[in-house]
Amino acid sequence: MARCVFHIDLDAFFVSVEQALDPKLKGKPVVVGGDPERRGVVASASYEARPFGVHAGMPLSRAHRLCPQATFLQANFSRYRAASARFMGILADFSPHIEPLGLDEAYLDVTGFEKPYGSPQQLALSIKDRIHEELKLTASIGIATCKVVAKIASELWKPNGLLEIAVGEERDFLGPLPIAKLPGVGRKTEEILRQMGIATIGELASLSQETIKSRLAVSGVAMHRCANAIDDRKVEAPGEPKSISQQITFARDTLDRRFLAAELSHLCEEVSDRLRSQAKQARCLTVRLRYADFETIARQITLQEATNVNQVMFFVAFQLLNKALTEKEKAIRLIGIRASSLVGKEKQLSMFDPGVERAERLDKAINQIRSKYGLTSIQRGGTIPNLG
Ligand code: DCP
Ligand code: CA
Repeated sequence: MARCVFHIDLDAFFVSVEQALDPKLKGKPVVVGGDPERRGVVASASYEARPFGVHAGMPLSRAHRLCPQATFLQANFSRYRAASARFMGILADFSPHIEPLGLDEAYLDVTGFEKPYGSPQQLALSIKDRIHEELKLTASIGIATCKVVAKIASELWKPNGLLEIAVGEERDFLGPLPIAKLPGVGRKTEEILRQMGIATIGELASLSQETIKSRLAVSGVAMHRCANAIDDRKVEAPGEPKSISQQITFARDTLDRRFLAAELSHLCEEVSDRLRSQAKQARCLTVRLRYADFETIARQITLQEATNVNQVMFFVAFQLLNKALTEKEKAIRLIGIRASSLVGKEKQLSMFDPGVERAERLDKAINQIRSKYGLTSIQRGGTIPNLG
């Protein structure tokens, strides 16, 4: 029996959450990403801002030039996480087979569950109604017999879309679409395929598997199968996350230590917040840096004691950053932090004085760094923000 797979993606997610909270912003160009005077990039642009050329990943300063009348808002992740949890909760009411992808996207296998609604489309409309009623958000839904076709279908009909690809029509649907629509085809792969004279998914599908394998190895084979709408991947909840990470790309490459430390501090806040919300602690911390010339390095440390305390994480990450900055004096375009080797439930902080325990953990981390990088590498407290 053919499966019935939905791909559901909320429209302009961060922006729409802000518009739902402040209806004055509805129907207007809105950008979430931060203050345009500061460096940073667009995270989400409302559909009213997009005709001006504003899109995710673009420097905020550029977005501001293209669309000065837009309202620029700073990202507020706790709001988005709360909306995401409610969104996933609604989906789970329609089928237990749910696979979240990030905050605002999910696959849902509804095979057999559509019966009480009459048809998959009716079921999809019920989902959209609930999302709209309860969250004041719109979703785009693609319906197909497999994940890849459902995903492409939902993206094609944004915003507030609903597109069903009937059983047997998958290849005809995919055929004329540009290869870039295929998940996993980035700029590099697109370029290789273009050099082979391949511009559409249909052209890719008609190549022999050997030809594609010789140019793109195993990833090419997976791509080729998707282009032929052969995709039997199950819809299933991913296992426990192995790591939690966050990164930011700057509008301008920088070597400004004060600025880098401030950004690192934001990233640590975000990651430690996510660890705490999942009742997890990390034993391993990694700082990633990408330089202006795209060279990327990672500096990692395994802590003696797992942590999710923001100050401890920042302290350790800051040392890793400093070490990297001393090694190479090249402008930086991206900074990221990853917390991995995650361990279970959060240890109860001391009931009487959580501050003491925090201080102890910080001391432990300091001692560990001292023994690793030498005594002079660390001065406590006030010297950290005072970067020269
Ligand atoms: N996001 C981000 N930085 C990016 C891309 C996305 O921070 N470069 C965040 C903000 C988005 C959310 O992830 O709101 C979901 O990403 P999508 O790619 O689904 O983009 P949107 O939901 O904003 O728009 P669309 O309607 O195209 O799905
Ligand atoms: Ca989205």
